[in-house]
Amino acid sequence: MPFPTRMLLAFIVCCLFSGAVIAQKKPVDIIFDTDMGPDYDDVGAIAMLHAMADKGECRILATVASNRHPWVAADLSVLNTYFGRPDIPIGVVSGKCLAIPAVQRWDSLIASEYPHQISSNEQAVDAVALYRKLLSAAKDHSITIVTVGFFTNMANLLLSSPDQYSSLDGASLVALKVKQLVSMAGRFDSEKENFREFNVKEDAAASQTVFDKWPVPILFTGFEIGAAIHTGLPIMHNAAIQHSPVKDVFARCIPMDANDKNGRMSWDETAVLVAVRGIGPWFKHVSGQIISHPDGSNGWDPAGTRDRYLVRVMPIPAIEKIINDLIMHQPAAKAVN
Ligand SMILES: [Ca+2]
Repeated sequence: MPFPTRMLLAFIVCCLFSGAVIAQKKPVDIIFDTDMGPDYDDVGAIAMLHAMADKGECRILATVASNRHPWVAADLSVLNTYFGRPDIPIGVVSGKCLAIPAVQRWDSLIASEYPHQISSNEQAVDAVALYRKLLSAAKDHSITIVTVGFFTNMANLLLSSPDQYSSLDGASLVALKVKQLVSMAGRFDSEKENFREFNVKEDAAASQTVFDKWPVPILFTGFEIGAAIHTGLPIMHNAAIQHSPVKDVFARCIPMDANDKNGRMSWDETAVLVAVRGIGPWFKHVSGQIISHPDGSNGWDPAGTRDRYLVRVMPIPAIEKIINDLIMHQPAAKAVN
């Protein structure tokens, strides 16, 4: 190829790339809904969200818990404070709710060792009221909700009544304001039959309500996606990162389980990655609709149109590097004790 032609092609590629970057620059408005306790991939996921918020790729409108162990609001406050966003609203479930703490006790550890604005669940706001307040103030079809825990808040929101924030009922409010729900939940590969994925089965009634009634698209990252991706060793061994709750959690928990010698499985991290940056190039999707079963297992209807699930495209090590790099992101100015 003659040199001028190569230059012209390079110029065109640069223009296209610049255009793509500019087109992606509008930050994604995210509400992060987490069980923040039974596993610590939630910690990796919220660290990634803050990293991408620092890069201008998303705005974190709220962090909401679907689990009510004693430290859940404090843990969210620790992590939001660490990343320089201590004022992000924190919601917890007011009514019936699971309460599952961390078996490795990292939840109480970071709450005792790092600064935070909210120290108890009673200081957090009601999750459904928070959702309704934020959604009513949002532009139509603008909000991405990411669930990496149970569907408790989604079911309660769907079934909510008009209030001081909106004259719409919950389903109508979601239909008008939510662009998509991205959920780490379910299983969609050849071994899905009778498999009861944790986030689906623990509050199976809520899952069934959401899967049956949710009015806008749902993008699922299933069990099989995160189970194949292992992260956390780089932050654990990064000597330059000191006094970090994210590092402390991975450094405490990974050595506790021989199965994690290559890093922790990365379910929740994949949900925030695709919620902010999109499905590709790391994954592709299959369209259809999830089928809910009362026992907490799930099926898939390929004739459905509402939902999609992820199928991995990019080699696993490449995805692991993207996630590890974001997990290791450090805030510009750390909060101090
Ligand atoms: Ca989780």
